[in-house]
Amino acid sequence: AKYNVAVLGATGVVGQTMLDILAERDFPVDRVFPLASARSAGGTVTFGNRTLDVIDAEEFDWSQVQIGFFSAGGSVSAKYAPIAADEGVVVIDNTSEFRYEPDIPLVVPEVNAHDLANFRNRNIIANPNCSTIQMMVALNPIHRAAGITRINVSTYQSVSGTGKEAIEELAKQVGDMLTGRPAEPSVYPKPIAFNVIPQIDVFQDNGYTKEEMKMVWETQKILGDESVLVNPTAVRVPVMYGHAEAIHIETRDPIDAEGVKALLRESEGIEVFENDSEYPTPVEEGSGSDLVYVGRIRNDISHPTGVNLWVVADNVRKGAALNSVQIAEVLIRDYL
Ligand code: A2P
Ligand code: 11C
Repeated sequence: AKYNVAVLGATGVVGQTMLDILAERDFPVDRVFPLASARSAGGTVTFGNRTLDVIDAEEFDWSQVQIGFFSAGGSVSAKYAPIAADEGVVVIDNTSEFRYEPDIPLVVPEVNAHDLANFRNRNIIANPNCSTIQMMVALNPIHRAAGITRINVSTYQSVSGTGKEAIEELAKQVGDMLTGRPAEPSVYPKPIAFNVIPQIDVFQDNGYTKEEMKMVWETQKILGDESVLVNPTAVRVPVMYGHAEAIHIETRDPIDAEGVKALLRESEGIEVFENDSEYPTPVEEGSGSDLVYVGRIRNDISHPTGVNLWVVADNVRKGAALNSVQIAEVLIRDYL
C-alpha cells in the first residue's frame, strides 16, 4: 500500500528534514503535501529530487491524506490536529501540545512501540522532545536490566532545536563578534555566540525550565514507570546541530560500566564508543546521522551503583524528524 502524507511546517528545519527522510527511506508515499503558513505558500520545498509547491495549511483539505507529520509549533498543532484526526488522518505530532494527555501515545520506537496500539484513541501520536528521545534510547536497555532509580542529566543543546531563526541568529552573532560588533540577541534572551545559556524554553513555578520538566514527565511516560526520578539541567550551547548530554544514573541492581557497555553494544539504534579515549561529538556524530552515540561510560567513583554516560544524537533527525518517520513505519507495518 501507498499513503498520501502531509507535512505541516514543511519549510522549517524539522519539516524539511522529514521530507528528506521520507525520500531517503523510500517511505511508501503516493502524494506528499508540504504545508506551512500563508507566509510561505507559493514557495517550494524539495522532496528527493522533486520540487513541491508549499500549500497554505489554512486552505488544506485533510481528507486527502492518511498520515500527517506535524512540526509547526504547539498552537498550530492545537488548531489543526483535531481537524485532521476527525477526518481519519493519523497525526504524528512533534510538538509538546498533546504529549502529556494520558490517552495519547508518546513513543520512541526502540523503547515503547507497543504503546502505539492505542493510536486510535484520538488518532494522534506524540513524538517526544529531542533531549528526551536520545536519553531514552540510551537508558531503556539499562532500565530493563537493572532498574534505574534516578537520572541526573545536564544537556548541551544545539540551536537547531529552536528552529531556523535560531540557526541564523548564531551565524550572525558569530560574524558580528569576530568583527568587533556587539551580538544582539533576539531569539534567545542572551547572546548565544561564544556563550552558554542555562535556559531552554520558559521557567515553571518550581524554578525549572519547561525543557527540564519535559525530560521528567516524558521519561516517566515513555518508560511507563513513575518511580524513575529525573534531575535535569538544560543548557543551550553555540552548536548548530546535535545535542549532547552528560548523564549519571543510579540503579536498583548493581551494574558497572562494563555491564552497561555490553548491554548497549547489543541494543537497537545505538553505537557505543568503548575506548575511554574515544567519544562522540555533535559536529561529527550528531549531525546528519541516525543513531544515538554513547561514550565516556564509566563507573561513578562516588557512588556504589552509579554509572556515567555521554550521549550524542542529531536532534533534528533522531530527536524529531527521523523518530516521527520511524513511528509511521511501525504504524504501517503493524496497524494500518
Ligand atoms: P512558514 O515558513 O510559513 O513560517 P522552524 O521551527 O524551523 O522555525 O519552522 C516552523 C515551521 O512551522 C515553518 O514551516 C513555518 O512555516 C510553520 N508555521 C509556523 N506558523 C504556522 C502557521 N500558523 N500555520 C502553518 N504553518 C506554520
Ligand atoms: C530544543 N528541545 O532543543 C527543544 C526543541 O518540545 O519538541 C523541541 C521542543 C519540543 O530547543
